[in-house]
Amino acid sequence: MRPRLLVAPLALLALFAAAAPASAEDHQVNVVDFAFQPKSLEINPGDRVIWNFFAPGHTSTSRSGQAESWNSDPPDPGFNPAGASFAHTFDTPGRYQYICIPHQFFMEGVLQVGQDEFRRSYSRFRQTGRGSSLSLSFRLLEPAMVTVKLRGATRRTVTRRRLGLGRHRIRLARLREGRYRGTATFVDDFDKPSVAGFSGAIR
Ligand SMILES: [Cu+2]
Repeated sequence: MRPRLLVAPLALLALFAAAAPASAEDHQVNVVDFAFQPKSLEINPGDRVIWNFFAPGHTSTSRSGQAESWNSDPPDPGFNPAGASFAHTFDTPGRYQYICIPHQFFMEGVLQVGQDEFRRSYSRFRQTGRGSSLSLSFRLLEPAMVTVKLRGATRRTVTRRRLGLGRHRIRLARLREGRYRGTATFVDDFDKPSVAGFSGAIR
C-alpha cells in the first residue's frame, strides 16, 4: 500500500466578527460671531458634522496635515453667508483641528473621531548599520508622522509626513564616525506621541 500524503485542508476561516455598525449620526455645530458652538465635539467614525452659519463672514476649514480635510470656504466671497450650512462625514479616527479662515488666530474648533486604539504607534523597531549609513525600520500599527533625531557624532533631524500602516524604512546616510544616540517620535492622528530610542556607533 502506498503511503498517502494527507494534506489537511487549510481552514483559514477568518471570521471577522464585524461589530454591528452603529447607525451614523448627524451632529450640529452652530457658527456664530467668532465662535463654533460647541467648540469641541466627540463623534464616531461614519458620523457627519453639519456647520450651520448663523452669522455671516466665517468658514469651517481643517488645519493642514490631518487625515481628512474640508473647507466650507466658497470661492466668492471667501466666507459663508448667514443661513448657509456645510457638512462633512468623518471616516478616519483621529483628532481634528479646524479654524475659520478670516479669524484663524482665535476662532478654532476641535473634533475627536472615535478612540485611539493603540498605546504605541509602532512595533518591531530595528536599526541596521552598514558603512556610514544607518537604516531604521519599523511597522506602523496606525498612521503616524515620524521625526527622527540623531545626536552625538552626527546631529540630524529627519521628518516624514503622515505614513500609513505597515513596514517602513528610514535611511540616514553619510554619518560621521563615532557614537550616536537617537529617538524616533511617532505622532498618531490623535496627536499622541510614542518614542523609540536607539544608539550605536559608526566605525
Ligand atoms: Cu470667523
